[in-house]
Amino acid sequence: KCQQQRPYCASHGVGSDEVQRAQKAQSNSVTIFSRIIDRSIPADIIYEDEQCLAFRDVSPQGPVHFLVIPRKPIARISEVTVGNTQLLGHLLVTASHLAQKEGLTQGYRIVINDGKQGAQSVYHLHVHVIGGRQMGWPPG
Ligand code: TR5
Repeated sequence: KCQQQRPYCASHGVGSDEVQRAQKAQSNSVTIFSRIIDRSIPADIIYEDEQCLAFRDVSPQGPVHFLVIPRKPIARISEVTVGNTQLLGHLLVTASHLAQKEGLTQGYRIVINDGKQGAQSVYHLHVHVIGGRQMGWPPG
């Protein structure tokens, strides 16, 4: 049962639209996030460097919700290799710095969803940073 308070509980349940979308999602090399990287579709980009990009989630699950993604199109966390070690560290350090910049002084949640049971809906690796409200545990 969802422990979150409205308005953020709508997407948490296992029967929710987001989870249904995730269960249908396929791993393709070109995703909506590649199109955000190449600027062919708009996004609210809050940070970028040579390795990664961060932008606000279009369906925020808290007062602050942004995604940190590698420019390199790695599909999912379960497919990373030892060669991706530096990049993965960079994504987390960037997430931490941006959380601080976004004023999340009371803490926040970092999430990486993987695959069907992890409710991943976009097959371009992304780190969710969600904050500005009290989180519940366990996650749904
Ligand atoms: O479920 P996972 O972990 O795969 O997370 C995918 C996230 O991408 C969800 O939180 C979506 O709300 C978010 N998303 C999806 C789209 C999108 C986005 N965030 C910003 N901008 C977006 N655009 C332009 N298009 C999307 N389809």
